[in-house]
Amino acid sequence: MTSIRDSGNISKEDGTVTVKGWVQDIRNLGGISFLTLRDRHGTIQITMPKKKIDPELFESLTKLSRESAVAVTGEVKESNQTALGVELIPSSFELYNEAATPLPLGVIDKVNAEMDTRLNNRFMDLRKPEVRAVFEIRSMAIELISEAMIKNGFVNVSTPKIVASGAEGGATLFSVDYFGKQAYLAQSPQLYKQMLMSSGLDKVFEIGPAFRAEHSNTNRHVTEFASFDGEMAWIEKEEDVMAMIEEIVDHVLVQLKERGKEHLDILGKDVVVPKRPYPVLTYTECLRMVVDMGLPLKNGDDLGTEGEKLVGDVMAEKGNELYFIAEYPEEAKPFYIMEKEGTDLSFSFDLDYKGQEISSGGQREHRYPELLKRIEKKGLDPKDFDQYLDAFKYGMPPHGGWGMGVDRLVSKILDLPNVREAILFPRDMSRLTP
Ligand code: AMO
Repeated sequence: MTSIRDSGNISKEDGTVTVKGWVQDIRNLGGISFLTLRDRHGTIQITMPKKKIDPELFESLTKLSRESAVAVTGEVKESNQTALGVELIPSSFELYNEAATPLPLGVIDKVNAEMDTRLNNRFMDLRKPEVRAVFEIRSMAIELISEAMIKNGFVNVSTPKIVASGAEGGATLFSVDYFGKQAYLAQSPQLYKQMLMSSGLDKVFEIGPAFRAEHSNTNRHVTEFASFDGEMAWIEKEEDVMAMIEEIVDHVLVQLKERGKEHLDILGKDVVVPKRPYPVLTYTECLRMVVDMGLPLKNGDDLGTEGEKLVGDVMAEKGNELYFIAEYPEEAKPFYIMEKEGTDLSFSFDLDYKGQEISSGGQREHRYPELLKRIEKKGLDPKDFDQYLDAFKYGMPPHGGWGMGVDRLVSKILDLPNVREAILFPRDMSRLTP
C-alpha cells in the first residue's frame, strides 16, 4: 500500500522534507498543535510543540483554514503516536491558496451530503479518499479493457461524435445545428464500427463518449456516457462475440482485484470474479420468469429496470453475478441486428451484471439486400444511411460486436447505488454544470 511517504509531493533537501497537500484538520491544544496534511496518497501529521518552533510559524500554521493548499518543510521524526509511524516538525511553510470559509462540502465530515451538493462541488467531493478511489478504479478498468482488447488483436479507433444520422432510435437523438445543416450527437459508434468491418481493420474497439437524450431520470441513465464498443469481422456466430466480451470482462475483474487492491481497500470492496463461461438465459425464459413474479410485460417488451432486477435476484441466488440474456425478439432490436431465419428472434444478447444491463450486442446483418429490408421494416429511410450502406455493397464480411457502458460497469463492480457515482461530471436532464 502506498502512503503519503511514497508521494511525489514529498521532497528531501538538506535533511529536511517538504510535503505538499491540503490542510485536513488542525487541533490546537495550547502548548502543542497538530495539523493533518493530506495528499492523494494519504495523510501526515505536522506536530508543532509551541516552545520548540518559531512563534510566528506556530501562529500562521495553527490558524490556517481547512483545505488550504500548502507546502510544509521540516524535519521528519519517528513517532509511535501516528499511523504513519512518523511526524513532521515544521521549520517553514508556503501557503499556495487559502481555502475560503465555510467549505461548500466537508471532506472528513461523517454526515453524508446530498448527491446534488456533492456533484455541484465535485472538486471538493473528490478530495474524499473514497470518492477519489472510484475514479482510480475507473481509470484502471479502462486501461485493462484496452490492454485486453489490444492483446486480442483489436485496433483502437476514434469515430465521429458529430453525425448526420442516428443508429439507436430517433427518440434519444440530440440535435446540433451544423453550419445550418441538421446534425446529431453520436448515440454510439455503431455505423462507423460496422463500416470498418469492410476495411482492413477487421477488429476494432473504441472507448469514447456517447450521447442519449434520455428523458427519464433514473439511477442508471445519463445523457452522456462512456461507451466501450467492440466489433469483429469474419465471425461464424454470435457466440464468438459473447466469448470475446466474456474474456475482456474477466481480464478486467481478475486484474482489478489484484492491481486495484489499494483503492478497493479504501472502498471496503472485494472484486468477485465469476466462473466462466457465464450462464446464458434466453429472453423468453426471462420474460416468463418476471411475468410469473407479477410484472405486466408482453413479448417484445424491454425487461426494464424492474425486470432486470428480478432476473438479477434469481441469478444471484444461484451465485451468478454476470450472465447473458440472448435471443431477443427481432422487433425489440435495432435494424443492424441479424434475424434468426424462420423465427421472430434475432442474434442478439445483453450482458447483465448484478441485475442491470451493462452491455448489448450481437451478430449484424452483413447481407446488403437483407439489411435494406430491415431498415425499411423499422420504418427508416435507407437514404439516411446511404454511405453506411455503401460499405455493404463491396464485400462486407460477417461480423458482430457489442457496446458496453463503462460507467455502468464500474458502478456495478463497486456496487455504487447510482451510475453518476462513477462519472466525474455527470450529465442528465437536470444537470448541465459543472
Ligand atoms: P445500447 O443502446 O444497448 O446498444 O447501449 C449499450 C450500452 O451502453 C450503456 N448505455 C447507457 N449508460 C448510461 N446511460 C445511458 N443513457 C445509456 N444508454 C446506453 C449500457 C448499454 O448496455 N450500438 C449498440 C451496441 C452494439 O450492438 O454494439 C448500443 O448502443 O451499458
